[in-house]
Amino acid sequence: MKCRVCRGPAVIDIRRHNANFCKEHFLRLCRDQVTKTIAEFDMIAPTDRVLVAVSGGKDSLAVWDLLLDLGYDADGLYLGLGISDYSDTSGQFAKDYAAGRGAKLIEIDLPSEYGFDIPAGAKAVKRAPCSACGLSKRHLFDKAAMDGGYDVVVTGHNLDDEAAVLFGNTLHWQTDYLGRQMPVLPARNGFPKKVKPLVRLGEREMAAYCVLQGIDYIVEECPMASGNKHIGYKEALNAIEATSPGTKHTFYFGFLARAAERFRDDVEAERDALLSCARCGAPTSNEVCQFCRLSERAAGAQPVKMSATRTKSPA
Ligand code: Q46
Ligand code: ZN
Ligand code: ZN
Repeated sequence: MKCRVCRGPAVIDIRRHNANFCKEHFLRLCRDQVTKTIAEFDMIAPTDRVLVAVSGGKDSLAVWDLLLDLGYDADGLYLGLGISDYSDTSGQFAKDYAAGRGAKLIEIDLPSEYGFDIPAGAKAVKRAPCSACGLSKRHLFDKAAMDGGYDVVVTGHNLDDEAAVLFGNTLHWQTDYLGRQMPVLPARNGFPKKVKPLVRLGEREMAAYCVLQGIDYIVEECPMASGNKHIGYKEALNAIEATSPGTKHTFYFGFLARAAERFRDDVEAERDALLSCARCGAPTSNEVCQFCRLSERAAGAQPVKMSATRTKSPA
């Protein structure tokens, strides 16, 4: 197996590119793909203050590392979600990376700062854990970005994540979600700008990137992900990709090029109708935002004991 660029020994094959790469040229490929994505979708200006949503997993640490190497002024934000040992361990990976790199990591702890954790919160509002978790993460990242004066929030969603979400939204024709599934969401009505610079890179590449860069990340998946539909969507797409390399890329980038615009009106109408939350001032479609309703009902609820199942995380 030889590197496509230098013909030296390759460390990874990327079937959708029909090519192998040595360490040096694979790392360069990752940087080039991120640079290309940032430029193509006008994601981050050179002087922007960037806030990276860091989970301690491979994708968020890789995107933070790539942005720092590319010279961006990028701080990290870690949210402690109170998901048993998983949160403690993942938080430690985020802290260790920040310390090793001399980067700034902002930490917000849901149990100590808001009085509930995700398992208890989900139970209190009778939502699936990932639903309660997702809305909490969105709310707290938006708030931290607005409070901290950041220009843009970065998340580590990769091509596998985006293709799986698109697959699920298409299967159910969730047109409002389809209209929102862009790699860039502009700042508007109290929401910060949000971008996904890893959409040209896959899950396997991000794991390889971390290994080759010597970045330690949490390998085990969140114990609350079991039963999440995205796991099934990823597995279905992986089966297709195995026989038709490049299908995920074509599916997602074809959607962006030929279909995404058609769903924009659903999002515009929804965003124009937003109010300010009566409790916290965040943009919301109801009098009180979903996060405030969740925290009001969950605060004081007993922590939920969890079993330590390990499954694939959806995001
Ligand atoms: S952390 Fe939260 Fe994920 Fe765990 S509870 Fe679900 S959404 S799986 S990325
Ligand atoms: Zn090479
Ligand atoms: Zn609120």
